[in-house]
Amino acid sequence: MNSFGRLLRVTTFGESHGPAIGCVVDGCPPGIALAPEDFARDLARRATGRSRHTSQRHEADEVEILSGVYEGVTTGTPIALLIRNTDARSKDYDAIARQFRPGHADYTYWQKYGLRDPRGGGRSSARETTMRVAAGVIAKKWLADRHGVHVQGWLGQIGDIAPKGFDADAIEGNPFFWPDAAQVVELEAFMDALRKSGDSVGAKVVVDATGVPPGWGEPVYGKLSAELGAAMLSINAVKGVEIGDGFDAVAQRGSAHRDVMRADGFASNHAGGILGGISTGQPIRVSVAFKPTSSLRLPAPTLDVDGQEVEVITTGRHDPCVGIRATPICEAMMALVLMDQALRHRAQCGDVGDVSPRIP
Ligand code: EPS
Repeated sequence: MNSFGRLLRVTTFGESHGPAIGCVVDGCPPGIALAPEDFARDLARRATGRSRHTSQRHEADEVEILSGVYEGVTTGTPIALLIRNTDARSKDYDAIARQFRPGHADYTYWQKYGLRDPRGGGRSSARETTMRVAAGVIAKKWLADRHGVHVQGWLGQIGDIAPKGFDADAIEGNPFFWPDAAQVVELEAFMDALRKSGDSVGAKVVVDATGVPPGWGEPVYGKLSAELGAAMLSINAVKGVEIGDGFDAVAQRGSAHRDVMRADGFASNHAGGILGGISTGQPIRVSVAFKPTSSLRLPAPTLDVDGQEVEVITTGRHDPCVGIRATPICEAMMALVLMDQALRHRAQCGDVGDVSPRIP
């Protein structure tokens, strides 16, 4: 499956070292202003080579709009987007073309298909996430224009380091999407030491969507929480997803977890803005756990495709922490799921209108 979404359906294609990557966004309503420049900001936020803490592959990541836009607005027909790969260095993969990196999808792709494209990980590469971010730009635009919904993510943890404070204005001012500017020096030193050691580390991304009205999401099998979970888990290297308090809810009492309702608003948001799979009107909060990158120059025992025990060393250009670039990816997946659910809500319940009481 290379597609997701029902009324807003996104299909991505392409490999890390193929000629291009692309996507088709089908079901987008007509009349949304859309130009190639609209994609630049989010694609740059996700791109490699924008700081010393990420892979040094330098891709231009320039979007060509092939269809679905006429005279600067969407026409309602499929929007096809293309980005040409310009900086693939396939020889980096010669040495490991017949070996499986422990912790990587190399082995499972081999087991599934009986063959694999080893160059840059082929389809399993994080390069694919570029097109999710491009598609997400369209959803973010529609959500903001039509509903005043705003989606913003940040890095909520890297290794053992968690933000000490939270300043929304700090997030875009550093290469980590970190909400506490005072800790950036510490993070840079941590990442420099990690890179020197040849090892990698995991991270947590948190995404909030504000302005979502109550009512989006479908019981029972189309729950907003379930579709957000599936969307986030489809991102490379994701190992866990929490909605609101997530796993912390295990140790909580119901009296503390419930979000008390008053005429002037909910008293808290342990639910993460979703009850019964349907949005409450509070901010929707999703936290996403990324595992440490498996492409390491530290040697490890493994097998080759002939079943021989060998030692694997991965050279080339890799991210010591994929979570650093993942904030715009998680934002894009949140926006795409929300837009799809908004269209589905409009299709079935558009005539229901505002229901009182509505908690502000
Ligand atoms: C990736 C490995 C590296 C990263 C790549 C993701 O690929 P390469 O060895 O070809 O440089 O640079 O990320 C991107 C190219 C991108 O645009 O995100 C991997 O194994 O997932």
